[in-house]
Amino acid sequence: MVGRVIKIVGKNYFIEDENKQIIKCTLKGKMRLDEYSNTNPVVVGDYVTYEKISEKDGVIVDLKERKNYIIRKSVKLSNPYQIIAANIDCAYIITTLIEPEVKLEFIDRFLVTCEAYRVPAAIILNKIDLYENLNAEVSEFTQIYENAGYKIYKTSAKTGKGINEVKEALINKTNLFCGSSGVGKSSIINAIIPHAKIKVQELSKYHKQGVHTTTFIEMHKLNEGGYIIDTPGLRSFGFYEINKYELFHFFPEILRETQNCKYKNCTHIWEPDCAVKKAIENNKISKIRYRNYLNMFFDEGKKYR
Ligand SMILES: Nc1nc2c(ncn2[C@@H]2O[C@H](COP(=O)(O)OP(=O)(O)O)[C@@H](O)[C@H]2O)c(=O)[nH]1
Ligand SMILES: [Mg+2]
Ligand SMILES: [Zn+2]
Repeated sequence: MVGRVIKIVGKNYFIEDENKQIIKCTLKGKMRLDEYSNTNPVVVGDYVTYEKISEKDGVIVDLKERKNYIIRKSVKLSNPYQIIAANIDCAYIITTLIEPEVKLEFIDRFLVTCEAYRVPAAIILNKIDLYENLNAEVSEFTQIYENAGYKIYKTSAKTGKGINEVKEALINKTNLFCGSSGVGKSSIINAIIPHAKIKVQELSKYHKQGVHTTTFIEMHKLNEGGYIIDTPGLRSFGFYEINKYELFHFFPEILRETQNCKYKNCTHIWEPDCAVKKAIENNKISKIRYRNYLNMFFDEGKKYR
């Protein structure tokens, strides 16, 4: 029988079967660890083959091939990587301009990973109720990421503004929600799926305690069909096996220009007659995105956490 992993709690894998029933499974012994010790071979979103041992319990015996997945360098030294979720139709990076202020490099790292692993991505700019005096900042943000080709949803989980538009886009798809702690991921999910009732933290508490340690990843079902995978606040997004010489492929607006570079192996950093640098001068590529490209280029190989 084939089912889909919708929640993992310790050694228990909750699988949704073809009849939408939930089966609590463990992993068959041979599946427990892959070639790297400690790395979980099955993630939320995976389709698996399982054998039933009772009405509501089973054993996972095999993993189906993944359409795609989001992976990052693990923050634990014992694991080289962490796969966050698999079989994703669209990954949303949820972000805010203030409370908290999210560094654009964090967003760009997430977007680069989506491009590299062929996961369609979009952006949700949340807490727009707080941006009355930030018109210029909102415009700049919008311009940068629309120019890069990303759809931007502007929402307020507090007032409900823009929430329906997001919801429409999510229906009948598997959607991943990622973002720093405190940007409002859980609040948006609660606004879209009222029965989800996910715990929302007071922003002030994020700073006081180590709430970043929640490692629970879960899929929430939309009544209308489809899922939202809520990830705990990710503090960092280290690349896993992204070659720095290929990095520019994952900035769509940079890649667009590169065909006119003089040198085929141009890195768009030192070379003369570089079309990317010309495009920056002509404001066709954002200086901020280019700066983040440079930071990532020089960071790779170095320790990045
Ligand atoms: N003003 C405002 N506050 C929000 C909004 N969305 C969430 N918050 C608040 O931001 C804090 C963090 O929200 P939460 O959903 O837990 O963020 P998460 O860590 O990304 O899941 C809570 O205090 C929320 O009430 C919004 O659109 N506007
Ligand atoms: Mg949350
Ligand atoms: Zn170039």
